[in-house]
Amino acid sequence: MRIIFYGNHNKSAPWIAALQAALPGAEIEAWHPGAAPADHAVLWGPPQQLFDEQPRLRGVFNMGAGVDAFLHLKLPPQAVLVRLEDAGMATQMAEYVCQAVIRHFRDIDFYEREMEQGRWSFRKPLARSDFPVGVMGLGVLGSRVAQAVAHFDFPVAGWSRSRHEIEGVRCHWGADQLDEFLAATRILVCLLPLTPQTENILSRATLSKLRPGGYLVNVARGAHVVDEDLVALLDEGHLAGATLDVFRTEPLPQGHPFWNHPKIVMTPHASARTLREETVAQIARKIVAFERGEAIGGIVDTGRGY
Ligand code: NDP
Ligand code: OXD
Repeated sequence: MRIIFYGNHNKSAPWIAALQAALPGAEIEAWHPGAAPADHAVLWGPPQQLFDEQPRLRGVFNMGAGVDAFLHLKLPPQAVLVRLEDAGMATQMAEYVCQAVIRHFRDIDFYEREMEQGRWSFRKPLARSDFPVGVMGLGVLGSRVAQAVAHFDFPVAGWSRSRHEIEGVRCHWGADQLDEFLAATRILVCLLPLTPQTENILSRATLSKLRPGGYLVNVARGAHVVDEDLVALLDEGHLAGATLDVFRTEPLPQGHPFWNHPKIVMTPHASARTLREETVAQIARKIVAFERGEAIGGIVDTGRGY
């Protein structure tokens, strides 16, 4: 069995070594133009040329959970596209979102600023019941995040495409229930995949339906947000703030209005990192099962986009 590896960085060697250790019988090499035909590909951010030159691929394993970058590429018709399921990202995402929610609810920014000025001052404690959290996307990551936030006794709701039942989470589904979900939410967390249906979903039309003092945590994809609408709603005071981990263009271009906006907290797509050990173990397990003709999880429905 031949496997090609492609990562958009120059750190392929330790990944290939880890894959080789997990799949000792396989012949694994970094992809380069003209590489011999392979059975499987393990990839992050591949160019179209790779697929054009690899017509024999049967399995295309993405080293990430989101597959939006693949939706514009033409894969060999027989190849299945497989995404990461959790692989250590769900706990990281739960940590990240809980810190963003708690940081906002507990006014940590205010206290840090005050202490920096040498001031010992307090604000009135707020009621958790006034900060209902709504999670868009109740998949592998969103459901874990919703449960983690509920653990801190915030009222939590969720919204997905199909019906879900999650203990401690008021679940909504479908376009018909979106407005009701938004109107009941103060802190909105986005964990949707980026698809033609969800692109630009965080716009003036939706964000202005949040409860007054709304707050956005976007950890999914930058293109979910209409940037100008977000800045306008923050400047108008309808939104109290935003924590953003993902951006329409990454790295975020210099001069973008998000830089230095007083109500925006940012991180550089770091909320849930791809962890080598967990990622390699999961992909190797799936390749072995696939070769045996067994069912594997994480196969992307490319028509649906996730
Ligand atoms: P899943 O595929 O497991 O979950 C996607 C969820 O979104 C599902 O609940 C699905 O509904 C829902 N959904 C999809 N389309 C719609 C729609 N049109 N309307 C309503 N709900 C919809 O994905 P993951 O949880 O694994 O990952 C989510 C996203 O997180 C990834 O696609 C990626 O973009 C992002 N991500 C970001 C990272 C970062 O570092 N910032 C790291 C990893 C992922 P249903 O359940 O009904 O199918
Ligand atoms: C992913 C990501 O989709 O890192 O896994 O964003």
